[in-house]
Amino acid sequence: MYNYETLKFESDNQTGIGILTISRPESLNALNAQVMAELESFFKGIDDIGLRCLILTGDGSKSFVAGADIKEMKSFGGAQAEELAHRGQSVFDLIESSSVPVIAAVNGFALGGGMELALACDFIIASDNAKFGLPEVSLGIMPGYGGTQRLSRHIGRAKARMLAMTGDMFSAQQMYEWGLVVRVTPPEELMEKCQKVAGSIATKAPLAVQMVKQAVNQGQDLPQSDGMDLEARMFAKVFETEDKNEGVSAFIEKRKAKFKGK
Ligand code: CO8
Repeated sequence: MYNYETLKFESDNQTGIGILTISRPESLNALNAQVMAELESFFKGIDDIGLRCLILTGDGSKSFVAGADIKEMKSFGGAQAEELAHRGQSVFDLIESSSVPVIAAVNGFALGGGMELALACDFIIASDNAKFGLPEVSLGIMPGYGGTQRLSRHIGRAKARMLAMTGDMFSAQQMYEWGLVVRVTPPEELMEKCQKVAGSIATKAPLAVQMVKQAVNQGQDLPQSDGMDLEARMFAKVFETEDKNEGVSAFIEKRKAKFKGK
């Protein structure tokens, strides 16, 4: 079904959980033009797969994604850089707005574009050897795939500026303490932990889960009263679903709900 060179995809039809692995281990899974094109293609078609949750990770035990491919950047001038930043941002926007919840399983370096990729996911679970950072200033450039915008919304402007101005690497534990990472695990338990959390999401009503994602994401930049209106509209929408009738009936009848995503 998928003929990707830089992505590996597997899914379990029973659970509805998929695992998408960025695979350029010789370059620590750096995001070159091909990875970006394949990510775009995958996320444009994700609704056709019927997934309930996706885990996004990097190949190997060393790196999630070590950034955009630096070797491709040598010849870029300003105009090309702007075009590529917009393009990368639009690919990551597809992930952020995807109807399928996406968990970033950060298994090593999440640097530059790799950290920006993790930030576009719904939440991050990291191994205790993971390293996060925006090292672009060390290369004489700056984040261009949404890092200055998403990171400050996650951890506040002062910490975001500190990370992006120093270019230093930070541990998974530090990112957990700052609220960016939701769980830290030993490396060998990372995928098991992600599967467990994905499994919990995958058994819930899919449309309700989607509405939660939309309400949180679309509401974050609104004044609170407008966010409340948004929540009320989405609340109304879930009450029109078959799964709402199933979920409430199952509770009353003391049985497990069977959700259909309708
Ligand atoms: N791009 C291309 N190749 C890379 C990258 C990368 N980002 N990171 C690592 N590699 C390659 C190395 O060149 C090396 O290849 P080779 O064996 O052919 O020399 C191989 O991966 C292994 O890497 P190292 O030997 O360096 O491994 P170490 O364990 O010594 O170091 C590090 C690991 C610390 C992760 C180191 O590789 C490193 O610093 N990498 C670069 C990290 C970085 O600066 N990332 C930010 C890139 S810029 C960015 O992401 C901007 C996003 C916005 C782009 C906007 C569009 C233009």
